Amino acid sequence: MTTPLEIPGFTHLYSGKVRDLYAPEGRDDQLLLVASDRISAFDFILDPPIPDKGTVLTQLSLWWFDQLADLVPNHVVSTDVPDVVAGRAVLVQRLDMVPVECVARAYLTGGGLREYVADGTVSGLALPDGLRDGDRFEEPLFTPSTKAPMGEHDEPMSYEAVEAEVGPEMAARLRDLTTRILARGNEIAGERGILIADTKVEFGLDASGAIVLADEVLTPDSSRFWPADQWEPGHTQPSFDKEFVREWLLSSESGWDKGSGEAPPALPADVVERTRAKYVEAYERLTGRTF
Ligand code: Q0Z
Repeated sequence: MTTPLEIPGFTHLYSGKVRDLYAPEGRDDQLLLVASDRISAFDFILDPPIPDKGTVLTQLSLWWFDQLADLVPNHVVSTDVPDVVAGRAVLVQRLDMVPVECVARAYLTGGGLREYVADGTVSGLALPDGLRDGDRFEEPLFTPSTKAPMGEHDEPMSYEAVEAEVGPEMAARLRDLTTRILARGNEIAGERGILIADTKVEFGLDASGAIVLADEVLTPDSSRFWPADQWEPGHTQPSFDKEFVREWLLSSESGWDKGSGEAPPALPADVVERTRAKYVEAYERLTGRTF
């Protein structure tokens, strides 16, 4: 691991794969959420970083918070942040985080597909036979998972386990909010040529016990974005943002063997540049703004 950035007035608390968390010195009711330019694929953090990725994702998340403001309050306090992280950090309300990864799926793929193939269910819910990778559900499904410690994978959690963890009333509200966020996301993204297959959101409780949307929302790091014009159920869909990276890593050109356990080689400049362009394109298509 590299040493975290020194931010004047803030203490480093924690680093995830691609983001860092800081606490403002002298107040315990806020946090600074910093998005880096790091990118992960096949569970590795790749080298080099993708220029502007942290800024693009932070700005996209802020835009989505606004689009969702009538559904759920969010944790954003201010975008006035220290210069070293300008544009890619947000000052947020420090919440009591809900100990459940709230996942919604609008299309069958990934972990949902694996469960369906194994036993005909997704998050314990029986589905009709004959569904294929990439098929759309009538309505988004709530498929919660446990919050695994860093470096481990989240485990699927039954709805009953969520009820046991947070109580039936809170569980129902989390399910409702999570599926509505993805449905709203797809109403908006669909008009702009992007499908959001699934997404993971995090909620926290404020001092009054109200549910607040936290973390990042509907970004390519927390969701699967697919190009709508290439959607074709029956096989793995190309990823809107990471397809160049994945294709190159799996190609003979990279010389990397996914099964080797070795870290992948450094990405060539053109793969970095094309990947950056896809993040910017997602931002521009969704928001209608120029990056
Ligand atoms: C988010 C995370 C990381 C970024 C804790 N509003 C909040 N209140 C309390 N805790 C959190 C939040 Cl967003 C919180 N995370 C995930 C880890 C960088 C976000 F290293 N963890």
